[in-house]
Amino acid sequence: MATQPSRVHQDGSKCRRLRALLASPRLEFILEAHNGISARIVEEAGFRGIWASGLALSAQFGVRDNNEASWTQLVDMLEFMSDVTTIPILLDGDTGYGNFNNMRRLVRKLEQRHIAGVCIEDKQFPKTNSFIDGERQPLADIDEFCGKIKAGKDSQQDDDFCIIARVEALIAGWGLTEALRRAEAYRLAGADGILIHSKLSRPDEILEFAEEWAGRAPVVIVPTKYYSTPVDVFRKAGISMVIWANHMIRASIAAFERVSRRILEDQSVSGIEDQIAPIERVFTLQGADELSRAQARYLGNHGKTHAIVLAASRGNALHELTETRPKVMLKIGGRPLLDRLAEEFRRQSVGRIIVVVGYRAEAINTSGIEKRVNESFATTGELASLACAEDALDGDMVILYGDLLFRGYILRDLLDSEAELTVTVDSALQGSRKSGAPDFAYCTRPDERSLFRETVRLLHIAELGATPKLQSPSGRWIGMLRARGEGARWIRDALAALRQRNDFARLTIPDLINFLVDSGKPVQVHYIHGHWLDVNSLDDIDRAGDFTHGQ
Ligand code: SPV
Ligand code: MG
Repeated sequence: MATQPSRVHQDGSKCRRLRALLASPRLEFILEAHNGISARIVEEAGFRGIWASGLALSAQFGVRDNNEASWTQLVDMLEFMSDVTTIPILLDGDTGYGNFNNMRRLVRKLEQRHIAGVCIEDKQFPKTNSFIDGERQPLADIDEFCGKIKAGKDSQQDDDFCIIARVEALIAGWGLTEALRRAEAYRLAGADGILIHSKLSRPDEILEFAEEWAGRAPVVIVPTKYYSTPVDVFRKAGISMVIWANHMIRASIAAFERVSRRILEDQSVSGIEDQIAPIERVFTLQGADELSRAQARYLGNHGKTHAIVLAASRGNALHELTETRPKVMLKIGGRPLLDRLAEEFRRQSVGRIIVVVGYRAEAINTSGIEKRVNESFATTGELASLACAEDALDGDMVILYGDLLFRGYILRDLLDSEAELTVTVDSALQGSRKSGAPDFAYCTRPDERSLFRETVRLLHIAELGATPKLQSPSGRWIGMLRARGEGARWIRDALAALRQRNDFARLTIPDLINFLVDSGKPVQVHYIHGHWLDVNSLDDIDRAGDFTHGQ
């Protein structure tokens, strides 16, 4: 089920659906909810409407049902409830939170949030819950209350928005005649239904009311105290709607108490783990599936791409700096290189990060990464490390060295590439890779701004001058390789072929890339101009500090 934005049911507006419930010839039931998750659960259970109870909303805030929470705080919560549900919500609007003018504003604000109706009670602001000294609470002046109903009806935009008038005469001890007199006045003022409330444990006075009322307008009841009455009794009496008014908040209180006590006593959560909702259920109620689908749709392939980071080497040229930790854990600008890299991936929605570790693997504590270990890091090269992550050589991915620092757009643009295989090449040619590194990229065309968006292919990666047949390099490969579609399979096949060679342990990622090119696989070049560096020497660390300054 989608959760964004406010959900609309195929049976029309929420107001129309509440009106239909009130008019239905069946006895209808709505259940209390007090926040987004409880509202969602009420809908999932199969209820056709929600009672946004003043008591429960106050309770979930931890305050009393005496208008201690402001009406805007309630409306904010209602917005969450409405956003995650398609069934109509009837707000328990207490006294309307003021006079006719406040009522007008309330109705407008509720409609804006797709709340289907409001029930107001004929008491005075600030009210107290009817079950606390109900008989001592003064009732509203009938005319003033009728004016409030009229003001509400006049300000609603949707004809089907419902205003229910709640009669408190029985609660306050004024008797049936007064209850009927008020109900009739409220009906004539425009109320769409009458909620007749009682605090007795038997339904007698409600049934008497219903009989005398004789269906002049839909009757709504709240059998909190006379709950043991079979609902058939209400059906026969012609009641329109039953509100189960506080059972979700009471259920949660009971669960909270039981679980918190048990955890305290056990000093463990093992005893209750099987008795509480699994974490996946929380995700489901939050609509996590919908977000995954949206990510696939709106983020393109970034959301599905994973990263394989090669981080097994010590970085010998850094001497004692890497005595107790691998190069990727060196702090640049106060944060380890690998932490920076992981953050950049997350920013680009690359959620899965596989890091091949080796030297001082235990010192790598970057959160949210998966590790693969190259046990023979001391005697093997990059390709052997990549082979340690063979299980992840699948789908869309980016393979890169762990000692890289780069501006965010470099990764973003590489992820946007649609080619099966893409390498990022810096045409500035002043890259900082240690001299002799086989990273000079020979390409079908040099980087010319006029070539923007034209396809350039990689021909070879090598040390400078190592390939006499190729004239001059077009740039330096920065250590990033992107694969998508068939690309991952090509890499797996290439790895399998190269494994047969005696010198496999010494092979590098450029060897792999060259193998791919030589076997006819197109490797696209994505040119950049600077804005990256890698950390190989003590000088690089200084440069890296400058590079990250202000990031
Ligand atoms: C509520 O749910 O807040 C109500 C119903 O107003 S009752 O608590 O029964 O008054
Ligand atoms: Mg209430």
